[in-house]
Amino acid sequence: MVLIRFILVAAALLAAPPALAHAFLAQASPSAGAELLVPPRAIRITFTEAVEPHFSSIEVRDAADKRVDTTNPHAGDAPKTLVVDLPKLPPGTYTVIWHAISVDMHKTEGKFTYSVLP
Ligand SMILES: [Cu+2]
Repeated sequence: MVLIRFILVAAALLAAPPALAHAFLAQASPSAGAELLVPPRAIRITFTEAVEPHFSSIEVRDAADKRVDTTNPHAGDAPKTLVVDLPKLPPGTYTVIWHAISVDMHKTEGKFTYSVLP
C-alpha cells in the first residue's frame, strides 16, 4: 500500500509541469523493501533519464554503515541503467545510496533498503 501510494505520488510529480528531465529512480533490482532469501550479486537501477556512468554512483552499506559493494558501478545494458556488483553478503539489512548525473548534467540522489533473510 505504501509502495502504491509512493508510485501515485511519483507519477503525479512526474506529470506536473514543468516536466524536468532529471534522472530519478524508475526501477531497482532488488526493489526497495525487498526481503530476499538469496543475496543479490548486483544492484541494478534504471533511471527515468539516461545517466552518465562516470559521474554517477551506487553505494551499498550494511547495518553497521560499512560499505560492502565492489565500488565499481558501471553502465548497464541501457543508457538509463547503472549496475554495481556485490560480493556474497550475509543476511541483514542493506542500504543502497545512489547519486546520478543525468546527461543534461543535473544531479539527483536517493536511497532505499532491502533485506537478506537468514
Ligand atoms: Cu535535468
